[in-house]
Amino acid sequence: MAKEYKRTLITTALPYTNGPVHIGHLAGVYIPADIYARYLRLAGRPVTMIGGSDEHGVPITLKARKEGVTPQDIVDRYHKLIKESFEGLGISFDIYSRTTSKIHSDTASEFFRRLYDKGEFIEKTSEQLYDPEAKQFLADRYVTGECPHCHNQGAYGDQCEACGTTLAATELINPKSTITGATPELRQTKHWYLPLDKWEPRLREWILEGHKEWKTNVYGQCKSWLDLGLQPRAVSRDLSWGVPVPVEGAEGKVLYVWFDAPIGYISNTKELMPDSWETWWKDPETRVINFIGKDNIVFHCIVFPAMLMAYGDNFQLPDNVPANEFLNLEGDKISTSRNWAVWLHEYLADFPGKQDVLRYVLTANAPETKDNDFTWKDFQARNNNELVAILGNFVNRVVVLTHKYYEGAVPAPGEYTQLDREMIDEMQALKASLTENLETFHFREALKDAMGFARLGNKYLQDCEPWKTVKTDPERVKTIMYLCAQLCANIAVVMEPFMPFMSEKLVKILGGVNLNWNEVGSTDIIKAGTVLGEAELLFEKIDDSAIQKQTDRLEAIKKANAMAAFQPEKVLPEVGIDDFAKLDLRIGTVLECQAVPKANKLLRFTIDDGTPSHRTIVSGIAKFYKPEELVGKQVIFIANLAPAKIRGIESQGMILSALNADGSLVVAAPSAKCTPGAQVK
Ligand code: B3M
Ligand code: ZN
Repeated sequence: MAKEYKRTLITTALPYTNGPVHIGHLAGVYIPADIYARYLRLAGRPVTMIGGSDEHGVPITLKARKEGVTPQDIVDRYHKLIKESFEGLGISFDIYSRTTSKIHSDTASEFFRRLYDKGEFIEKTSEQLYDPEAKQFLADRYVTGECPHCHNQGAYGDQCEACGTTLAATELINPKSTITGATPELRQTKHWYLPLDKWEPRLREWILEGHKEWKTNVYGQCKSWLDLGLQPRAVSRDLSWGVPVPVEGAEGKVLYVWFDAPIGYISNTKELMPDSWETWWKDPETRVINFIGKDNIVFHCIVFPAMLMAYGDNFQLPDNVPANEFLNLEGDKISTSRNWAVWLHEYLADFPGKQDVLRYVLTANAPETKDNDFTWKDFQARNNNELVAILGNFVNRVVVLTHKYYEGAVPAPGEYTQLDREMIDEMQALKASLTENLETFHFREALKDAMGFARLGNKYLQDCEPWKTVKTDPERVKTIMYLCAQLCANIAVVMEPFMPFMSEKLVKILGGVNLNWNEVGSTDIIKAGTVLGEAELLFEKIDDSAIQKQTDRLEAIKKANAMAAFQPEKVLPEVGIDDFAKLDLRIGTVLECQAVPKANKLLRFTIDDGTPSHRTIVSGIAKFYKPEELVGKQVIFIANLAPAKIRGIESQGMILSALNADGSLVVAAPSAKCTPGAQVK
């Protein structure tokens, strides 16, 4: 870091209160921010971490309408749930407030008003879709219609989810209001625009020249926006839910959610520190860091900074904007609307006392440089093979041996050997790398370094074998166990930002350790004579059944989603009765059914078709039925299909079946017993 700042203001993207938070939010924003804040606190550097709910925006009003409640009901519900679950996970906000607070609407109004009074806005009238029945303008999400590109019937006014194209509501074919179903008409409406183009030269210089150290994804996105050329952006909307536009003649208009939300960082700081908030925002000795997800980059690097520039008054721009990529879940994009997520509040309920495991896994697997995948198998493996087997095991061995040899009292060391000095050097190298990685927001690597202390401990114990040496050179064992206790104390410090619950437990086991980053690497954190507490497992194995429960739940959601998204295939071109008459469909009774050897899809049927010779049919439905399930059942088959050789068996026809939306398959059968060989017409 080039400059030494006096204080750090950490902001975390304000989650929308239209649903609970999930692992994607945590991995992308809140866990990294919390690691960084906790690290700075341990290092004795002044820091404030600001969080809060983003309670405006159209998705919230849509959800309210769908449930028949008010937007306030929705935000009250989710604000509470989100706030409590963040607390449950140990995210150490100094404040977690909300954008429906009075202090926020006052702050946001004042912000707008000042820009308005300074002449920083352009007023423009444009044509927008208007619902004549509901008597209101329609936000993009309130309009659906046919996508002009792929002709999906259910495209939204801002995007077609079928083909992924970004749309303008006015491009939709046959647009309909989702409020009343009415056909919207175009009406003139006035809005305020922030001319981003005016700030482009300053933004260019500030980012492209001044912040080459930003993560490549962030810098790259900013560069391509700037290279495209910035345009004025509307900062108001025709909606009823939001902060009212504080000027004459703006009835029915509110601030655009992306105008008011980042001001929430300021409002929440004000709420927390009414007397000193300005120091945290306007003193050049404050370093502002915005932790966000990658879909928020433009708002934090271009729009909000332009707002701050327009406001003036020495508001500090962010010094860094560490944005992560996305986390997927079991290979699929996380989605609130499809319920494809691991929800934090559910995790906390399903895995009580295991907050650190989630924190650990999401950091070890953080989508820092590319999208990454969360799987329950990996979660289990990391817990069992890393937390239990490496970290927990080392600490446990040290505590147990110290009790065994010295009744728990940390012995005084003798002289250090070459091996000891190498271990200490290694520890110091880990500290240097760990600190560097934390300073540069490389939290995955940082966690590896922190785990390095436990790996080092296991290796040291293995090299020293105190359980052997104790018989030959008991004095030497005192030094070994002393140093092992110091390693445990180092672990308590370096792991605190990542796993604060474990760290707290460990501090207790170690008889109280003062957590101080400046002491990391030291070999006298714990004084000789300190009595260690009883050994206590820091982590427990997670068994297969707990994981199965989670994967079953996801499987059920996948099925439900497939059912909900099911659209019947397009009907084939019309046929005449003569064409149909050519097909000979019949009822048959299954006499025998066997798996076809070495063909995992195929079943071989012997069908009673009313003839004495019966017939053989091979069908690719082995995935859906056990052979014995079908014996005795009646099926419908095509009797006059040309025979075909399948795996050396002559198949004389085809059994009819239907594939369901959830991927299951059902054999077509008569609804009551029929005569084998009866024709189906
Ligand atoms: N609520 C978007 C999101 O949750 C938005 C962030 C606001 S940060 C000021 O991804
Ligand atoms: Zn489309």
